[in-house]
Formats: sequence, structure tokens, C-alpha cells
Amino acid sequence: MELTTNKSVLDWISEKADLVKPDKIVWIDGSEEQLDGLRKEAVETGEMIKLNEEKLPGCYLHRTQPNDVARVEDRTFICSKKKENAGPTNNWCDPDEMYKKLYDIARDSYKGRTMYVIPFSMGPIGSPLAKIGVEITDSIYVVLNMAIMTRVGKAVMDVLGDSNDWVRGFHAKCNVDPENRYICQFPEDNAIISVNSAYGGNVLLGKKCFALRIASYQGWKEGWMAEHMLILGLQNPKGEVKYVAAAFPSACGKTNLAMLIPPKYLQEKGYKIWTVGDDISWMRIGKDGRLYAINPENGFFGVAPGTNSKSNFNALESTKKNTIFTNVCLNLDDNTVWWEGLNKDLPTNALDWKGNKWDASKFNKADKSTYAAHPNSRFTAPAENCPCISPEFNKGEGVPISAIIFGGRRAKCAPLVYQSKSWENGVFIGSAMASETTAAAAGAVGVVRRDPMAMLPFCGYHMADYFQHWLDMGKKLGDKAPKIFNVNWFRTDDEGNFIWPGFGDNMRVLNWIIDRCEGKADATETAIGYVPKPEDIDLTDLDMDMDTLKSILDVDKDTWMKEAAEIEEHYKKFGDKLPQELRNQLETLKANLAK
Ligand code: GTP
Ligand code: SPV
Ligand code: MN
Repeated sequence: MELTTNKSVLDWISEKADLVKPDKIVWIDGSEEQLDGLRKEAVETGEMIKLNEEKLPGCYLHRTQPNDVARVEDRTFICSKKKENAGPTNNWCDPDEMYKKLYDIARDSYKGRTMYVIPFSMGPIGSPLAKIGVEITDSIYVVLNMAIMTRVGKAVMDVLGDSNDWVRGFHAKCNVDPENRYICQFPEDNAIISVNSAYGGNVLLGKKCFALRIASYQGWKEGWMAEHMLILGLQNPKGEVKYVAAAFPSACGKTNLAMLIPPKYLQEKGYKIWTVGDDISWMRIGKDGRLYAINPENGFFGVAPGTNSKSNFNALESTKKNTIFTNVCLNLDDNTVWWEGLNKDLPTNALDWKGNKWDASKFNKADKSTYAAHPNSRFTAPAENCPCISPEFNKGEGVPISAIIFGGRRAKCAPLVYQSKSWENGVFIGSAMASETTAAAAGAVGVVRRDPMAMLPFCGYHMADYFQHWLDMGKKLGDKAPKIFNVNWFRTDDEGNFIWPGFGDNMRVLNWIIDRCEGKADATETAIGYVPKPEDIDLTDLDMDMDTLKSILDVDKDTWMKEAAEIEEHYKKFGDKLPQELRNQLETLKANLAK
């Protein structure tokens, strides 16, 4: 049954149905009854494996094609009418040409299949910060993931009414051919088309395609921001909660920081972290002039490897019911799941992420081909499962942001934490951010690349316009702007070991950040910004000496001279469009380093 009389929606669906020729069309109404029917169907066809109902109630395992395990940046396009509007950091194609190519690929591809129509809301249904989309797909896996990651069903269409303000998401699995795989955004048409993939960020179109690529463009036009940021609330012993948003590139620690459990001595004092979001933040200036953020998602599509009861207790808890696991290892002994870093009990009777018998005795940490779970294997878990989900999570008005944090994986160079000297200087730091690449995207891992604001793969328009938008937002916010910081949990020693313990101990850094926002902590002014006095990072109960701490707070002039030269190179890409303010910031940095 159709869930709306909205003509723009119905016309779009019938147009797409004429193209792909499904056997039937099914609207996703959001009912548990309907979703359960789909789960059963997916188990019958082998698309999903039902896991141990006692140990993992309502949980399933899904395996994707081995050639379809991550986002594909080289096949992701921003199809704005003018090439200039996609900018130098995006792949671009003329929209008419791309529509034709994609329609030719998708034509008749639903024959023998069902077209599922998923009405979804990014953000609490009816929230002034929320936006609506409709995704059509021929994959039950996509339906079931979208039902966790977003708010789906009839209530969404009721809020939409007969408005034309909704995002069109068209997914066709086709035959998952990597040579014909395309993930295309058409920002001026509010449209997304994804073909020949069935994996995560490529096909859960509410996530990166809408909530970042399309939404960043909408935010630019409408005066708000869509960012690749977690949102957390830090509660102090007085019970006050301060909110922080942090942008780290994919697989660089957002989910972990968002769900952090403070070290014991801080818990005992009364510190606690509340999770609002772990991946995406939509932010608008509120009536009081401050920046307010919502998490547009309703679940976590988190990295499985490395998640355990110590590193991320709350994430692990979130996956214990009603969760879909993708590309992890299946433990045949008790029909549960396993991944590298879950625990030390390597399963002896198991299938690896490809479904082949796994030989634990051949496991070699240095050789990823011996792993049981894919390095980018994931869990899709409902946010409501998270023990530390913020009481503000479902509130449509969002939470006021006190601090914005940028960060990435840098073995050398960036200190543990530093504060920008101003909003403009913070935008400079974000625009120059670099990080080592991870398994979240297809391609080489561990290569340092510039990833401005962790948005390189996700900005839906010209990145120089995006920088200018950040600068403009800062002007509007004035003295109510959040303070901007940079962190790096990933400095390594000569043997390549991480120096900073990370995870829960990152709370020590968050506390310094909040203290700085409140004018309570001192700092040393350096060429790059304000660095903590070593004695202001609390090392209680930590096996770390002052000299080691000093070594990761250090700003090495030679290293930073090289860094400045690389930033200059990076900026060349943007030519004349680079905001003058950022050029000035770079000149100031160089001058400070030369002093
Ligand atoms: P996406 O979902 O891809 O956007 O990733 P994310 O930014 O949410 O990253 P996530 O929190 O899932 O962490 C990715 C990997 O980094 C995991 O293997 C973590 O164990 C590891 N990690 C997270 N935080 C830390 C930290 O503080 N220190 C160290 N050394 N590793 C960390
Ligand atoms: C990321 O890569 O940043 C993710 C996973 O959060 S995906 O949804 O695949 O983009
Ligand atoms: Mn992400």
C-alpha cells in the first residue's frame, strides 16, 4: 500500500519502476511485523544468517561480495551542473551524461526482484533540524540497515505531506559489478543514485550520500552545517553537561570517543560521557546565537575490529541485540560473531568473513589476509541500545556545542592536543588536517593525505566554498562560536607503538578542552596554537612519565616547517578560490615558525 498521496514522490517512484521493472513494489511502513517478515525472508534466501537467539537476540550476520567491502572514492561523483561547483577534490560528471549512464546500467535490473520504498527521516521525525528522504532499493539488507540507521515508515510521509522538499535516493544492486559501480550525488536535484554495490556507505543512502554530501550542499545554501562529526556530552561532578563535536576521518576514533568511559578516578569524581552521535552532526545557529547540533542518524554503523569490552564497552553493549553484523567472523561453536580484537579467544571452529573455514593457527597479525573478520567489518546497532545514549538524543532542537575538535592519525607532527588561536585559525587547522588512510575506503591504507575537516570524501561542493562557509558561520556566531581544538591520539614511538593510551584516557584531554572553554586552564602559546602545560594533563593512575607526555605535546619546528610547505602545496589545488583569510593564516604560521 502506498504511504502517501504526495505527487512528487509517487511520480518519482513510478518513473523509476518503469525503468527497473520490479516484480512488485513494497512500501516500508516501519512496523516490526513487516521488518520481521523481511528478516525471515533474508534468512531463507541466505542473504542473512540468524545468530544465537539467547546470546545475541534479534542479531544477524551478512556477508558482502569480497569486491564490495568499503566505500569507493574513485567511483563517487558529485554531478553538479558546472564542474567548478564540484571543485578540485571531487570526481565530477555532467548530470545529464551521468543520469543516462546510470539509467542504462539500472534498466530492467529489478526484474524478478522487489522494489522496496523506504521513507526515512534524518533527525527526529518532525524536528526543525530534520530532513526527509525516500530510498528505493532491491536489497533487504539495505531496508533492514536503514530501519536501524534512520527513522523509517509512515510517520515520515505524514510529516512530508505534499511538500517537494525531500531527497531522492535510488539504489540498484544490479550484479555488484565493481567495473560499473557508481555512487553519484546530484546536489542541485536533491538526488542520489547508487548502482552495483551492496555495502554500507555506498548504499545506505541516508548516511554519507545524503547526510553529508547532499546535506553539506544544502547547509551551504541555507546557512547551516553538515559535518563528519561525533557529538558527545561531558558531564562534570556538578552535573553540568557540556557538548563537544569532533571530526576525525573514517576509522580514526569517532565512535570510540563518542562512547568513552572515563578512567576510574574520574568516574569516582562524577565525570561521565553521554553519546549524542558517533558519525554525523547537523548544526544550526539557535535563537540564543549559539551553535546547536543534532545527530541525523538513529543507529551506529561502527567498525567491528578493535571493539571490545575494554576499548569500547558501550559500543559492544549496543551490539548485543537487534544488530546486523557485516563481514565479521562466524563462530560455529555457538553461532555468535568474532573479530580481531574482540578477545584473545580465537575461535577454533569458525568461518571467516568470506564464509570459508578459518584456520586460527595461521593467524598472523601482520598479514591481513589471515584475518577472520574484514578490517572494515561493521555492526549496525540501534542507538537506543547504547547504555550511555544522551537523554537529548531524540530532542529535535539539538544540543549547544562548546568545542569543536579536529583530529586524525599522525604518527609524528601533530601534538596530543592544541587549541586554535581564533575561529579563523581553527578553520585553517581544519582545512589543513591530514591523516593516514584506513580500511574504511578501498585503496591503500596508512598513506598520509590531507582530509580537510574529515570531509574530503563527503563534501558535496567546491571545498574552497566550504572553507568560506566555515569562515562565514564563524562571523555569524561571533563570540558565541565554539572554541576549536586539534587532537592526535596516534603519535608512535620508534617501534611504531602508540605512545598515548587513548580510548577512555582521552577523557584527560577532553577535560583540558572543557577547562579551556571555561577559562580554567592555562596553556603555552606556540607557533601552531595553545598547547597544554604538561602538568595540566592529569596523569593520575597512568603509567606515563612527564617526559613522555612532553614528547607528545612537543611542537617540533623542523617538522612543522615541512608541514607548512605541504599545506601550501595542498592549498594550490584551490587556486584563486581559496579564501584570503586562510592564505593569511598560513603566512602567519610560517612567520611564527621562522621566529
Ligand atoms: P567511521 O565509522 O569509519 O567513521 O570510524 P570512526 O571514526 O568512528 O572510528 P572508530 O571509533 O570506529 O575507530 C576506528 C579504529 O580506531 C578502531 O580499530 C579503534 O580501536 C581505533 N581507535 C579508536 N580510538 C582510539 C584511540 O584513542 N587510540 C588508538 N590507538 N586507537 C583508537
Ligand atoms: C566512514 O567510512 O566514515 C563510515 C562508514 O562511517 S561508511 O558508512 O561506509 O561510510
Ligand atoms: Mn564515518
